[in-house]
Amino acid sequence: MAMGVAVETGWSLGRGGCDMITRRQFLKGTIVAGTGAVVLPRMSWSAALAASQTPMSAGTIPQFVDPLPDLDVIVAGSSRIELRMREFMAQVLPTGLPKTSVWGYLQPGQHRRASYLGPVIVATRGVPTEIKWVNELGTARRTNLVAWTHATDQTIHWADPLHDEANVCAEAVEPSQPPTGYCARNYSGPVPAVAHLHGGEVPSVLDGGPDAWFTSDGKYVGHAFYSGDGLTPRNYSIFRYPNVQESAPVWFHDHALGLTRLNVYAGLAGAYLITDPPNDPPNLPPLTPLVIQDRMFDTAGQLFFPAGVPYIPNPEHPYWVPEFIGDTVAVNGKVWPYLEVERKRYRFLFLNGSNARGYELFLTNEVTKADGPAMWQIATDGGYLDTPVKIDPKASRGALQRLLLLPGERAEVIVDFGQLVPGTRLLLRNIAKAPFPGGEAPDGRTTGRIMELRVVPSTGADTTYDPASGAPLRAPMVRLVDPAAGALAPGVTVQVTRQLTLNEVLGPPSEVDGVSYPGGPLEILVNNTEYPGSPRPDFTPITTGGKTTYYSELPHEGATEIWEIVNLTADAHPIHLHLVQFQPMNRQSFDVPKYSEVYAKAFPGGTDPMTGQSYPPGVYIPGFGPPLDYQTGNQLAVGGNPDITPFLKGPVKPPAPNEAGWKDTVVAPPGDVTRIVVRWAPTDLPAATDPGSASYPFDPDGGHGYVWHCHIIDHEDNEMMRPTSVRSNTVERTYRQGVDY
Ligand SMILES: [Cu+2]
Repeated sequence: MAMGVAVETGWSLGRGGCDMITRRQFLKGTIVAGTGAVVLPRMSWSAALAASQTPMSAGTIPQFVDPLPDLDVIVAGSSRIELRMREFMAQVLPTGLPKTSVWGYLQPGQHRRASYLGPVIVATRGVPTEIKWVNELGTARRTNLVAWTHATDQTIHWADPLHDEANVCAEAVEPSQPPTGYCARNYSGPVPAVAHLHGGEVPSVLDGGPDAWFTSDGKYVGHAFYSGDGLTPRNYSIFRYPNVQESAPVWFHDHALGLTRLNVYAGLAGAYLITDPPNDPPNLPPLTPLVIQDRMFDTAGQLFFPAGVPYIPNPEHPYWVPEFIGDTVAVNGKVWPYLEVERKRYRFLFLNGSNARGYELFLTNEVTKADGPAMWQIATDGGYLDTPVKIDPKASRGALQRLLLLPGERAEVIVDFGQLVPGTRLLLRNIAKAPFPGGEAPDGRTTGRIMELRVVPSTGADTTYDPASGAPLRAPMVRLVDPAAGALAPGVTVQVTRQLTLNEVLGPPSEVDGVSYPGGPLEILVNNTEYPGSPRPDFTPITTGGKTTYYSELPHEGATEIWEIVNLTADAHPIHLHLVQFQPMNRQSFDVPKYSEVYAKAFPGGTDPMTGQSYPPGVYIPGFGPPLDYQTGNQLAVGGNPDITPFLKGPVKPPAPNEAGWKDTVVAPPGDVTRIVVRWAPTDLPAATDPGSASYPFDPDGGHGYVWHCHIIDHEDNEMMRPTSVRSNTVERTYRQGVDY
């Protein structure tokens, strides 16, 4: 196949041969050219509803019937932990309503569990934890999770075990035709899965990234698969996590390519607490994890996921929806639970494990409607803050009133119930619009409620750490950022500044079965680049397991980088980097229309060889990558985008006090440049450490590297992700691949 070349720049728009081509890429030029509605035949779209799921009305579900489930806790020691991904029935809905088929990580001998969620693994810094992750999820054909099967979409770039990512459908149809054959159908083969330790500082082979999946039958694996025992393929991975980072509330969840949204929705998530007893704050109250996830159910009590007619915003992806926004809220795998709290201090780990929904959380008296008590945040994604930060719904405007968490984010808080009368009932409320921040307000009777807290008498005096004392939680953290100033901390030198865009690619209006649909997102991108990238002279091809990926983010170990994330879309995106914890520096508004105009003008034009669609210079090309040369196109920052500086508006906004610490996931609001400082090194090395010696105990340079992506997992599943590969320092390491992991 001839490669189209944009003569002006010499850049190829080729995508590396047909094995890399998805149907979406095939169609893109046609769609952007606006050839009109894509009308789909009646055939399989009605078949998509063969499951005949009728959504259950969230308003009919009784609330606060069951207590918050206790999650299984595993204190990690020297022996191997085995977790088997299995399907079972759990009482997710309140007692009295049907049980729900779910997936979870079970221990050997365990055939079911009260909650799909978990377990909670408690690890100790410096003591490696070996986990054997086993996929026993069977096949899509036999699963009882019809919501999973009926939302699988073979037109997106996904694991695709049986077709080896060949995307047969893309070659089988004309660009202007609707998907046919296997592409039009849901998946029915063995279920791919892989566990990722979110927030974990681990070697790349243990990262459990999107291409490290393996199927339940042990026959198919992604090109980054790592069995851990030298055998391949297998239906397991043995990952020996080094636990070398500072203590942090990290978590694990599924990360399979193009299936993450469904595997996590089915239940594959748990918590992983890295503790560091000599350095952790003494005398904290015991920890209660609160993992918040929105869900939908059908009238039989089974998980429901909007997919297929009439939910499709673009028929090119017949089952993928841009954001799953559920109408019920589960905490620790239980819909609208209650928790009895004594009149004392409690420590909660809030974890947003939802697909796309954000939460703005606060407590309020259920009867008097009076707001409070306050929460004191003591830890972020990456560890303890220096001192507690008060989040008080009674605070004046402009102060921190609510805890905002987008998907992937965590916050450890202390709440003091000591002043409350026994019998008091508190509501944990949510007022975040979905999608955040400009979407629909939550329903005050359903999604505006998370759980109920019932105050009961105390059984003894409370001698735990009192956050109101303001006593330090830790020895001061290493600061890359001066959060009060919203600027670099004194003495920090930056080796690289990147300006990277967030882009949404819209499709045309369409018509299915006589019904018209507005054009919705076709795919969502970081830096206008699809996950595997395309061959360009400014991208670096790296081939692993027979697959070539085109990298643009190739940081040096030990280097300090500023990432300026330029959000050109209408929604906030929680941007997550694997391997590192970083520090938010500031946010600043910019003139979106004016910048977008200059941005579009910078595209060089060219012909897409797969669609034949040609773009004149000065027109935005979806999925092209950045318009300019990644390294040299912008004198002030790499990334290949026109400089954002002339379009900035207003002052820099420092990070909120409760995000002024180590984070692995940051909220990038629409219309803002969000600046973070990323040092590709452990968090506890002094800020002045020479980059050449700021090193991990393991070699971070591994075959397939890591990824960075949006943690709205529906976005991540449709291209809002890019690979990273870390160029390692030449130093002696404590951990050696093949010996220690
Ligand atoms: Cu996103």
